[in-house]
Amino acid sequence: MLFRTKTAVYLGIAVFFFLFVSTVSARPFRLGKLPDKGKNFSCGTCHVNPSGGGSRNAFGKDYAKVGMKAGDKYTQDLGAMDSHQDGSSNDGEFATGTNPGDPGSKPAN
Ligand SMILES: [Ca+2]
Repeated sequence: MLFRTKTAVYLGIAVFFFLFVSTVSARPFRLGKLPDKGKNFSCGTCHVNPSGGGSRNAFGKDYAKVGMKAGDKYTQDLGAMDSHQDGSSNDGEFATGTNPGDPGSKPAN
């Protein structure tokens, strides 16, 4: 009985670390594909939660639709899109340091 309990605990710890390490290591990989390398908004560039994970914002959804389809990269088409429809392209937002996925963040006119 004690053996089974210890085994279950060790297995639980192993699963936790596997999930934790996979989540953490996925982050820099994708951020590196963005024009700003994720330095301005980190996970909040694509996710509603600035810490990452969970639902994607408008830019994150467009990245999933266009960027992932093109082999998981930021493409010219994605740069030309205006993900949250504020009148500034995603390229324009990266160039001015605003967040293409946050409707409250847009280049000054
Ligand atoms: Ca925009």
